[in-house]
Amino acid sequence: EVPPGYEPLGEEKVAAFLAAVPGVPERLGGGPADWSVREVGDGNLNYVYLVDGPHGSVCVKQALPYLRLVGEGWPLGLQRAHFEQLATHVVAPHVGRAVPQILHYDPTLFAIVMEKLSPHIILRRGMVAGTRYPRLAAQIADYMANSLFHTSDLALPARRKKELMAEFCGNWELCGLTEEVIFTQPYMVHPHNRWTSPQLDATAARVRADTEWKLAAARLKLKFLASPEALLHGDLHTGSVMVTADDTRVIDPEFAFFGPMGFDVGAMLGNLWINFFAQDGHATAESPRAEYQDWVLETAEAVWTGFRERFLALWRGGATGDAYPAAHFDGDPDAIRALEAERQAYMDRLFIDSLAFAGAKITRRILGIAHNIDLEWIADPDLRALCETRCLTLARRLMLEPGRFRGIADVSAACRSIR
Ligand code: ADP
Ligand code: SR1
Ligand code: MG
Ligand code: MG
Ligand code: MG
Repeated sequence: EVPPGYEPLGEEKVAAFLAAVPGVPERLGGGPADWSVREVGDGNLNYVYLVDGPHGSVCVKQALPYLRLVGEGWPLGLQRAHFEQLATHVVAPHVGRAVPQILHYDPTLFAIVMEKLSPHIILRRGMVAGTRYPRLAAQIADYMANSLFHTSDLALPARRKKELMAEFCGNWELCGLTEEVIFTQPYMVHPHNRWTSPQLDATAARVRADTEWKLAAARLKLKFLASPEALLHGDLHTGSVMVTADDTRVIDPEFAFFGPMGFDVGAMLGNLWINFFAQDGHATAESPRAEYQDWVLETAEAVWTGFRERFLALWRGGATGDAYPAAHFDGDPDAIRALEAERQAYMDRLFIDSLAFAGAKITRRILGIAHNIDLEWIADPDLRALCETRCLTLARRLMLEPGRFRGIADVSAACRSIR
C-alpha cells in the first residue's frame, strides 16, 4: 500500500517535480525543458537522479516501495527517505560540509532534493581503480568522531537524546534488514545468500557449522539491537563515501538509528580491509598494486587513530552530556587522572567493538546477499575466491578474538600475514 499522492518519479517526471520546488529552478537556471535528467543509482535500495541545468545542478533521491536490488518481490517501506533527510539534518551542524546539503524534502513522494556532488566519485570505485586519497583518513575520522560524539550521552542532555532515539526507533524496518542480512542469513542456509561457487561451497558450509563464529555473530547482533550509544550512519561502507583528491563527503544515511558506535567505525575499516585483499585480483603488470595495498592499510590505521584522537579531544573539551557529571571530576587531580584513564578504556572497548563489527561486515559481503565491486569485479572466479578466502580468514579472527589485536597495527600485520 503506497500513501495517496505517491508515485515513482522516473526520469520523465523529475523536471516537472523540481519546477515546483522552492529555489531549485533558480539554482538550475532556464526552465524544465533545459534540464537534463539522468538516473544513476548504483546502490541496492533507491533511485537517484542527477539533474543539470544551464546554471547549476541538483540530485534527487527517491525511495520506491521495494528493494531495488531484488525488485517488487521484496517490498520495503518508504520511510527510509524520511530518516535519511532527518539524519542528515541532525548531524550536519556537527560535520558541516561532510554531508550533502539538503535542499528540500517531499514527504508525499519520499524524495530528497540535495546538492549534487561533483566531480566526486564513489570511494569504492576509486579504490578499485587504485586511486589514492591523501585526505580521506583524516576527513572520515573527523566525520565519524563528530557525528558519533555529538549524538551520544557524552554530548547530549538525556532528554534530547531520548527524544532523538524515539524518532529514530521508527527506522525499525531498515534496522531489521541489517539484523537479517548482516548478522543472521550469512550463517545459515538461506535463499538470499550467494558466494563464488563452487570454489567457496565448502567454506560457506564450514561457516554454517562453526558454532563459535555463529556465537560471535549473535553476540554482535545483540550489541546492534541493544546498545543505543549514538546516532549511527548505519551503512558507512566505501560505497557511501564520495571523494575527490582533497574532499570527502558521506552520503546515504537511510539506515540511521541509535546503535553501537563500533558498527559505523567497523563498517569503514572492514570495507577498507576488503579492498586490501581484493587488490590482488586487480593487479596487472601495468598496474601492480603492492604499494597501493600499503596505502590501504596505512589509511585504515589512520582512520582508527584519527578517530580515536578526535573523539577524545571532543570529550575532553565538550562533555556537555549527562554522562560523567562534570561536578564529580572538576578540580581534583586524582579524579581528573581517573577520568582520563576511563576515557582511554572507553576507546579501547570501542576499538574491540569496531574490529568485531568489521569482521561481520566483511563476512556478509562474501556469503550474504549484497556483495562489493571490490571483489565482484575480479573476473577470474578462482582468483576472486582466493581473495575472498583471505578476507574470511581475517573476518573470523576479528569477530572471535578482537581483543587479541592490541592495536590497529596488529590488524595490518594480520592482513599481510594472511596474504
Ligand atoms: P542507495 O541508498 O540506493 O544505496 P545512494 O544514496 O548510495 O543510494 O546513491 C546511489 C548512487 O547515486 C551513489 O553511488 C552515487 O553514485 C549517486 N549519488 C547519490 N547521492 C549523490 C549526490 N548527492 N551527488 C552525486 N551523486 C550522488
Ligand atoms: C538487501 S541488503 C542491501 C544492503 O545494501 C545497503 O547498502 C545495506 O548495506 C544493505 O545491507
Ligand atoms: Mg548507497
Ligand atoms: Mg542506501
Ligand atoms: Mg558493509
